[in-house]
Amino acid sequence: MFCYQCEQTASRTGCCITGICGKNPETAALQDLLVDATKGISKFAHRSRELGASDKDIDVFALEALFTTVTNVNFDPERLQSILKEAASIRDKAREIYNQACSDAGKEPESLNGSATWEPAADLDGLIAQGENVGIQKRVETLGPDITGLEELLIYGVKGVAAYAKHAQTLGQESDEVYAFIHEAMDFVTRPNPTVDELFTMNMRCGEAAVKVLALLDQANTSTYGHPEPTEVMWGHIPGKAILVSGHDLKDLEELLKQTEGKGINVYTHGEMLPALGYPELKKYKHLAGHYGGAWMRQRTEFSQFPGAILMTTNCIQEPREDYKGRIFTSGLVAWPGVTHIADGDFSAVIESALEAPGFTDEGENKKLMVGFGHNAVLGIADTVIGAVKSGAIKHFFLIGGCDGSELGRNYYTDLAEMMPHDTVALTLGCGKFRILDVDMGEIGGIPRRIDMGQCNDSFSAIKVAQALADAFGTDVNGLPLSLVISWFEQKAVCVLLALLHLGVKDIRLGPKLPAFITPNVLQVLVEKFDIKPIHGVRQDLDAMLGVDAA
Ligand code: SF4
Ligand code: SF3
Repeated sequence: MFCYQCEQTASRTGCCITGICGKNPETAALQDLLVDATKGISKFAHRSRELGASDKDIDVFALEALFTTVTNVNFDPERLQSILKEAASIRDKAREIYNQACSDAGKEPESLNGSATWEPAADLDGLIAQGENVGIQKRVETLGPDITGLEELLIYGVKGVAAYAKHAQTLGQESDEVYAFIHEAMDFVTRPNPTVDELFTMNMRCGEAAVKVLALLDQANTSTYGHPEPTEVMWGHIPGKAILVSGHDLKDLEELLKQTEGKGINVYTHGEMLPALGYPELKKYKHLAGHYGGAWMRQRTEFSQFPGAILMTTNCIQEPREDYKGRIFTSGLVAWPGVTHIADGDFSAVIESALEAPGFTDEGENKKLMVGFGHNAVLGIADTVIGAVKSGAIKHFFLIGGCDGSELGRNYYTDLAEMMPHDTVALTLGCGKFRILDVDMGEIGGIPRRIDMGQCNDSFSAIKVAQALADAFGTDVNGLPLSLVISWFEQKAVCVLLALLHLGVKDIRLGPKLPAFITPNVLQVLVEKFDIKPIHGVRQDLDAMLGVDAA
């Protein structure tokens, strides 16, 4: 196997024996095959759309297939086997639609090969062998590391776009432009000899698609659940039966809340589900009790200690310990072998498990947290914020956004929050926020010094607020007293990074380490075009961001 798509990749080069995430070589091969099958589907779907033909099943399947291969989503070879079988029949459908569209247009269909003509092996071993033949290493051998790295940057960005598009689609919001771009990009990476310039252009177009899909998801979330409202929530637990919901899927949380109403069970958010506590249409459920635990990589300890049922709605799942394997459930695209999967939105099994478990018998050492600062809430106090900047009460903003992870270097983000001068404000997004939730930051004239804008799914809020502030100050985002310090882990963060680069945002600091797929040559171009830089020491970076002369 070879995989270098996430930040924790082995030896900072690539996982080649087994994944640090727990992905074994068999699962890695099946995921590689699924990405390749999506390329085959996209070859037909892209060409069909240019002839005016498209198909909803094909569009949605591409989202699900790509989201399935995001880090910490699906570790189950049997589930992957059945998705691959479906991929082959979706590809056949895509081919028929293309042939019909050509016939309607009076043109000869192109003769497509490679992933477009793949026939799935009859059994799991055969599929694994097929997957081993389409992995990244094969492409590195023919295209070299720079071109392969740029292709992977695009594929990872597209995986992120697909994941966000799937969340929006779940809530009934879709974009034909986004579907079209996903197919075009996945077709593009099958070209035999792409140039560096062509790949940069496609990556920037992926950033454009990322902005669109983030806006679409924002629309989906806020039109379904209302605009998040600043809300003080409990971080801990209270006595009673309990269910813990992790991941990003608000719809699953809502369904679970409906089905647990009146059953004497408290529902808690975990990890990236924390911002759900600020949505009017979710917080109206009185048994949505608060938040339990920290970011995803602490789940093995925290789930062990949680005396109830656990539902994992999206990434990031880790190998469940035996002591809670019988009371953890997956939904949506998440899968772990041996873990019960809820495929139909009926959470009775989760509820039963919660009622059988002991639940909490005591009150925790509960803390308070503020959530709910989406763009609507922040722009609602825009005049106060602008006034504070003009008066000098607020000198600088730091957007500390992105993922958390196990890497020791992620303490950087805690240290940064602790060392930020008192006249500066931190905007947070994604599960990276858990690095600084314990830092007591206080307020500036009633404005909290830590403003959490939500999940990584809510990155549109940061874009919207930054653009509104830029308009108010008659500048562009680069002219604002704002520094972006991004912590990345998986491919949705790659998608958000491309969105920021597409918007022309410069001087982004990226950590805790740079992606392994970004080669020194590609990094040089990113530095030249966007001033993108790795994080260094906190003091040194803070001085640079604040324009302080270190001497
Ligand atoms: Fe390694 Fe990350 Fe790939 Fe898992 S997803 S195999 S940890 S690079
Ligand atoms: Fe976190 Fe997995 Fe990326 Fe949504 S839950 S930010 S890592």
